[in-house]
Amino acid sequence: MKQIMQSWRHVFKLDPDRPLCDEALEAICMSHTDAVMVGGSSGVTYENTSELLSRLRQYEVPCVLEVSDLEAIVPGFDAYMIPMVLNTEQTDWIIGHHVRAVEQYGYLIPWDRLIPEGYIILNPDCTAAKVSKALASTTASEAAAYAQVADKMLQLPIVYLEYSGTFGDMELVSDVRRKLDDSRLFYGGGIIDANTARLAAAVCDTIVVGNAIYNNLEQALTTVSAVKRRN
Ligand code: 1GP
Repeated sequence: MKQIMQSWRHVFKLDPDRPLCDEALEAICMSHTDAVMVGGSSGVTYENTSELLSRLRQYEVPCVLEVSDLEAIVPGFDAYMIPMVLNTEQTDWIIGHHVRAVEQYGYLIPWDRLIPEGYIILNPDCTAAKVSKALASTTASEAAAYAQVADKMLQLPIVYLEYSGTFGDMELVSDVRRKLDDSRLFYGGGIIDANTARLAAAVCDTIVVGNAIYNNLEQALTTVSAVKRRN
């Protein structure tokens, strides 16, 4: 899965805490998106995550879980994305929760299916920023420095610029990408239609579309063909 992830251009992120009817789920899974990521910053439980996974498994699309709560880790996903929030002073969100998880559940962890993500949270108003106490004042040059630490020192396979809920600063995203050698750059935040998808896809490797699924599914679906070339 780590290798396959290198080719992803488009990901839909589904929140297990938000209702989604069967027709909408089918449209998402059959949209030719590269993967469905399951995750959210609040209200994610074992029950709602496993229920969503079993519905997703009717389809062939790769399914990955972005782990935010130790109690909600469900077996059976293709891969497990492990966020490490880089721009926080709360060490729990950088490494603390991770250490406790390994201490407690190390023997159960499918190490070959773990994909760590170096998160840089840039919308101070989003839930992830509040939960992880991300540094709201992170500047463009700091973001680029965090990204280089993730890429060149920590050798994380993914750097994730998180603007959840708002469309970000594409100049900053572009600057960050230019600094990366090996990490893949994920961008998420405020992609609502083909136009915003194209703008973001031009300056990152992989776009993540979340809220738009729940706000305007028809427009959200147009983000796939906007960024993926069909053979
Ligand atoms: C959220 O990055 C994703 O974690 C996507 O952001 O919900 O704003 O699309 P949106």
